[in-house]
Amino acid sequence: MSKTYFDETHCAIGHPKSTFMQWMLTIDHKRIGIMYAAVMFVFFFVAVFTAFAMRLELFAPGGQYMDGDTFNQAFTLHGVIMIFLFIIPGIPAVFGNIVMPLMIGAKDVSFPRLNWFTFWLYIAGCCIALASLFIGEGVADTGWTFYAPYSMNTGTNVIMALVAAFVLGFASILTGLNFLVTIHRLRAPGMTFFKMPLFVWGIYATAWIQLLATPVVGITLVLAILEKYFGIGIFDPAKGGDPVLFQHLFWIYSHPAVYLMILPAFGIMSEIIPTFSRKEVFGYRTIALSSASIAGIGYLVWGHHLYTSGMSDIAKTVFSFLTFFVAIPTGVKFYDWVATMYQGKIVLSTPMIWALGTIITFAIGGITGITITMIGMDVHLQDTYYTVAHFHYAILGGVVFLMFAGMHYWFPLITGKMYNETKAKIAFYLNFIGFNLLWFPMFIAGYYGMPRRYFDYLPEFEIYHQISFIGAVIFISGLIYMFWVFFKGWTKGEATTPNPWNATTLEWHLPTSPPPLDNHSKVPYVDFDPYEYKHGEPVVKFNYETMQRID
Ligand code: HEM
Ligand SMILES: [Cu+2]
Repeated sequence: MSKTYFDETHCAIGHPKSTFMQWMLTIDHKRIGIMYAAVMFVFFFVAVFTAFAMRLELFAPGGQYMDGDTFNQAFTLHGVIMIFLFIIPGIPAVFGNIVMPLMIGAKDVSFPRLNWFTFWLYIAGCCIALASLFIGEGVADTGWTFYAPYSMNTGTNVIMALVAAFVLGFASILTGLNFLVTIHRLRAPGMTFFKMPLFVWGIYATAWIQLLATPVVGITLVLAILEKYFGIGIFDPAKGGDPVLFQHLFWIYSHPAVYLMILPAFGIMSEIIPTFSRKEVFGYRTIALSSASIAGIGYLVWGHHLYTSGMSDIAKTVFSFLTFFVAIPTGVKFYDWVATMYQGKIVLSTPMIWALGTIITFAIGGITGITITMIGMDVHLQDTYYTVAHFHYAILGGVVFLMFAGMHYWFPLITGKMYNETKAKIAFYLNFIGFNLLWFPMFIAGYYGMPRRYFDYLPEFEIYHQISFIGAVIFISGLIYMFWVFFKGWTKGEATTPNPWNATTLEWHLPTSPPPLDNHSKVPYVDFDPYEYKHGEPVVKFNYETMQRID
C-alpha cells in the first residue's frame, strides 16, 4: 500500500517529527480542508446550542429562564457564528480546498503557503470573536448585521466582534485570490474552461465575489470602528451622519455574500445529480454560465433589504425589479438538474437523497424569497418570522444541506472508508423531517405577525413555537446522529476503492483512496467532457498509475 496524505505532508516550516506539529504546519490542500472542517463544525455546534437555547426560551410566552438582553446576545452570537465563522468560509474552505485541486488535476493550490497562512488568519479571527465574549461588557447584542446607530450606542463589545469580522473577511479574500489563480493557472492540459467540472465553476464564480465584494464590508467595519471610537459622524445622525448609509454599505457586501454561500453549494448539486443519474448533465454550459451571471447580478440587488428603511419609491422599484432577475439563472439550474435526472439510471444513495431533499427545501426558500422581493409584501413581512423561515430554508435547507450532501459524496475520497448507508439514510430523514417541522410553522406565524428578534410573544403564537420546538429536537438529534455515523465510518468503516460511485470527474481517478500526498500520479490529459456516460457507464477509463486512458 503506497503512502497517503495521512502518512506524509509538506510543512510550512522545517520537518517536524510530531504528528501534531505536522498538522499544524501542513500546507497540503487536503489536510488544510480537513482542519477547516474540524474547526467550523465545532463552531457550528456552538451556534446550534445557542439556537436551541432560544427555542427553549420561546417554548412558551413570557420569560422562561433568560431576560431580553440575554436573548439579544444569544441571537447575535448565533447569527455571527453561523454567518461569519461557519457558512461564509464554509464550502470553499472545506471542499474548495480538498477537492477543487483534485478536480482540475493539480498537485495543490497555486499558493500552498498562503493557504496555510489564510487558515491561521481564520483561526485568529475566530479567537478574536471568542475573546469578545469574555472581554468588556459581554457579547454584542446588535444582531449579526451590526446596524447603526444602535451598534454605536450599545455598551456591549461590538468593536471586537467587528474586528473579528474584519479579520475573517481578509481570510475570505485570500482564499478567493488563491483559488482564482489556481483555476486559471493549474488546470490539467486540455481542460478548457468549458471542460471543468461544475463544482469548479461554482468555486470560480464564488472566488470573484470573495475578492471583489469582501473589501467593501472591510471598509464598512473600519468606518464603524472609527465612528465608535472617534465619533467622526458618518453614521450618527446627531453628528450629521446617516444610519441608512451603514445599511447600504453593509448589504452591498452581504447580499453578494449570500451567493458566495450558495454558488459552491449549487456546484455540489451539479456534481451529485449527474453521478447518481448516470447521465451527462443536461445544459452544462447554462449551469456554468448561470453561476457567473448570478455572481454578477448579485451586486445589483442589495436594496431589497432596505425597503422599510427609507428609500425613494423609484429606488425601491428598481431594486425590486432587478432582484427578480436572480430567479432566472437560478431557475435555469433547477430545470437543468431535473432534466438531467429525466430518463437517467437514478441511484438513491445517501448523497443523492440529500441532493433531492435539498431541491425541495431550497425551492421553498427561493420561492418565499421571491414573495418578499415584492415591495408590498415585504413591508408586511419584514422583520417577522416569515423572513426568518425564508432564510433558514435558503441557508440551512440550501447551503448547509448541500454541504452535508457533499460530505457524504466525498467521504470515501477523503477518508478511504465508507459510512453505514442505512444509518446515514436514517440521519437524513431525521434531519429532513425535523427541519421542516422546525421552520415551516414559522412562515405561518410570521405571516400572522410574529416579529423576529423578540423573546416574548402573544399567546396566539404559542402553538407555532411549540411545533417548532419539537422540530428542533428531531433536527438536532438528526445532526448529532449524522456526525456519529461519520465518526463511526471513519474509524470502523470498510475500506473503499478510489471510485465507489462510478463517477467521471478527475478527483475519482486517483491511484489510491485516500489520495497520496501529491494527488494524481501523472498529470492527466483532459480530452473529454466532465460527465460522459454511455448506457449508465462512465465513458472514460483510466489506468490510475499512468493516468493514461484505457477506454
Ligand atoms: C439547529 C438549527 C437552527 C435553529 C434551531 C435556529 C434558530 C434560530 C432562531 C430561534 C433565531 C432567532 C430568530 C429571531 O428571534 O429573530 C435564529 C436567527 C438566525 N439564524 Fe438560525 N437556527 C439554526 C440554524 C442556522 C444556520 C445553519 C444558519 C446559517 C448558516 C442560521 C443563521 C441565522 C441568522 C443569520 C439569524 C439572525 C440572527 C440575527 O437576527 O442577528 N441559523 N436562528
Ligand atoms: Cu439580499
